Amino acid sequence: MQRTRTQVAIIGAGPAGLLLGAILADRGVGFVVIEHRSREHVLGRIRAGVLEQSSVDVLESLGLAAGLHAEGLVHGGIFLQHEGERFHVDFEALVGRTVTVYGQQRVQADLMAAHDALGSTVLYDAADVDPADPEGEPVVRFVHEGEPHEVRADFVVGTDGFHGVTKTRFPATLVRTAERAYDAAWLGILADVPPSTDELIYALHPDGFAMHSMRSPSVSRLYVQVDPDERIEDWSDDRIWEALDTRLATPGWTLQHGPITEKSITRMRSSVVSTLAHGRFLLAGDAGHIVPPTGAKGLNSAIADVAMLGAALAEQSAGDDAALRSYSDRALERQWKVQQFSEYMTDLLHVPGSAVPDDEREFRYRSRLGRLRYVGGSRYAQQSIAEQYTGLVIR
Ligand code: FAS
Ligand code: PHB
Repeated sequence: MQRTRTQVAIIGAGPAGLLLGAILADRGVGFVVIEHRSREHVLGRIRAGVLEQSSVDVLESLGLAAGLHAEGLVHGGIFLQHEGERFHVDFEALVGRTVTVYGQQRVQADLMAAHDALGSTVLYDAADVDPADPEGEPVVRFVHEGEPHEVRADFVVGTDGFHGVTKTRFPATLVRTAERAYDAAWLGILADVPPSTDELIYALHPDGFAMHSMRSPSVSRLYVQVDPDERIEDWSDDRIWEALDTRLATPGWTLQHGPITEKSITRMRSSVVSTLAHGRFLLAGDAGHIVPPTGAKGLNSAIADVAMLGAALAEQSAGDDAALRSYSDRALERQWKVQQFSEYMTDLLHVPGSAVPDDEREFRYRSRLGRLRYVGGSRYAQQSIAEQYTGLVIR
């Protein structure tokens, strides 16, 4: 048995865990990261694509923005579209802020490289990860390279995602979960073809939602709404391009096709726990909450959580635990503002599922159309979207 001790034991080496580690390193707080998958698996996950201005500012403050400044695509707005009518929401003109298209895989690679350079203790392929004693002296037990380990820590932080283990160590009587399941899913593709637009397009169409995003000047990222129980095998490349052509069509514009290199279906769900803290155990990122991807808030919420938590742990280490005691309330207050925005954008742009009766489907579609047309004609409505899409203040 290898017995070690640290100030903060971080469970999960996704973006939240590695960014928290980078913040703690910057503030001189000792930590170890324990990850149950391989480094290659963690790096290989294709997920988020857009960084809020608030997230860029966090990475910049830590000297971790060189990659995104070199390869990221700065966008001054997005396009919203309904039935072939496309309008621009100009973030820069409306709120003076931007977003940066920079895939989560790149963020993950940058964070991994930073920890390599720091010589951080990030243990991949850990098995049987078992955090215990949140109200006593926290300990994380696990097996690594065939050897049992026991890490004692001042605090354990679960950045272990929606299906993580840390949350399960909170008393069931303490933690409630608020949830909403959406009757839609996203079929996403990566295609080796230059984007047909210079900024993201979110489109509402009677057949369903579609979006045109990107990963680089030569790689497009696109999505179509499908029913939650759809199987990827039922969606040929031709069927996907046909749906995208139909739903994104607008006069005088053509969607360029190319080889599809990856396709997957992601269900849409909102879920938020009632507390991110129990004893000396804390949660951050997807471990505490998930959102539908329509508002591009999953990764950005994880960054906001650990920006708050990293600062609070550093202050606690220096003798002031006020920020740590208020972390859960502050992070959840911000997260519920993010949840309502993600719900608004999802309801705005998706048609009701096929199980909804025809007359109700028609009403709900027409109501969305009215809301989108209102947004298209209102600077005030667009300013609200711009303020939230580019990221609320993190404090
Ligand atoms: P993560 O889930 O990324 O990381 C958790 C880590 O903990 C993982 O590496 C996992 O292996 C590890 N772990 C889990 N259990 C463990 C245990 N018991 N012991 C040790 N380690 C453990 N967000 C967007 O903004 N836009 C998108 O388009 C988007 N698309 C997505 C598509 C999919 C398929 C999914 C699942 C999510 C998507 N998201 C998107 C959300 C996603 O980007 C998350 O918000 C982001 O990964 C959150 O980061 P973490 O909180 O670090 O959680
Ligand atoms: C992406 O590029 O993957 C992306 C962009 C914006 C979203 C969701 C996903 O809202």
